[in-house]
Amino acid sequence: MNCAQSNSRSRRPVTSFQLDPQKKSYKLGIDINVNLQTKLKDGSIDQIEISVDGKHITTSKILTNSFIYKTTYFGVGKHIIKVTATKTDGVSGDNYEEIFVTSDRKPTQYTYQVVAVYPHDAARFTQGLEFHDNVLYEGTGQEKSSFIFQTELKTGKKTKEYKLEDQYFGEGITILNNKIFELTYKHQIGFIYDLNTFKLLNTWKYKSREGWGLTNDGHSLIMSDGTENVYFINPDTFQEERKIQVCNEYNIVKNINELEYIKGEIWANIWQTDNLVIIDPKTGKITGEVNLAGLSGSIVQSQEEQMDVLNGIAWNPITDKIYVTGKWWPKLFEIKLIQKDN
Ligand SMILES: [Ca+2]
Repeated sequence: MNCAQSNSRSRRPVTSFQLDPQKKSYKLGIDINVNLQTKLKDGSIDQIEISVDGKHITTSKILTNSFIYKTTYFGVGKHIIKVTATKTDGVSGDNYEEIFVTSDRKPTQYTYQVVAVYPHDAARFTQGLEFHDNVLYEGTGQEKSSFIFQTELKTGKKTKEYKLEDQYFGEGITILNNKIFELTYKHQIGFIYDLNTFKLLNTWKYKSREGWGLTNDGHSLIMSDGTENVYFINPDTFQEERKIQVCNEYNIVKNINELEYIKGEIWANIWQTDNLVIIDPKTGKITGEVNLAGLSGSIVQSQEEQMDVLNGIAWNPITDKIYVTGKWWPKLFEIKLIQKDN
């Protein structure tokens, strides 16, 4: 409903926000008093609608109003309160306020131990890594050299492969319902392959501008797109079921990359860092952190020249072992996390 077309002299109502307390960011758990003042230059008010993140909260006719924003209800991350004031002649005005909420949880700090080292094909620009039925699968990127591989852990050699068409830059992969799901970097298209034959079965479209990491919790595909957002997607309809925003005690954490769902938690690489974070899939809060900086350094110098960033986490549910590697890394590591004394 956009005003002025019906009556050029009718003025938009303007709503101002006043938050109490007024802060740049709020710790999860705080209640915020949101005071709203709607001013009319002319006419009379029909309704004032309040929504948060596009979801309707309440409608009233009260020009001076207030409500309590419960941070625990909307969770961590950035949330938008929108107020739309509409006059009886249909002329309306919108205003927005952003509420930024940080986690109330201090992440558990881990160090790590290398349990075993395996060869990894240094030609692989690793974007997805996952175990299924005791077998390792890998999806790789770069145009003209994106593949899906089934790989023998001990030798690093492929036992099955599928090459993507040249224009596609492969991203994360995950296996669910006997299918391999794969994202692409900028084409906003996902591929679905038969797990046994590697035959391309179908495609799907997603809203994110870029596809990054992919995993699943046995029900939903779980996707990252380079932002702080992690999306839960129905694997049959491809509808977005919900999303979380990854947050620590101080900020949102962007560049969430390769993912792995491990025993009720999401593990994630943070792009261009050696950090691996553990995320609560219900809330987006970071519950654990480990820095794996020593891994790339442990690979000898001559091989290191072509290496790119740490990326790729795979958990074998049968053996309960965790593996990590990187883009163009010649090694794949089995690691174990050890909680620091803090
Ligand atoms: Ca993975």
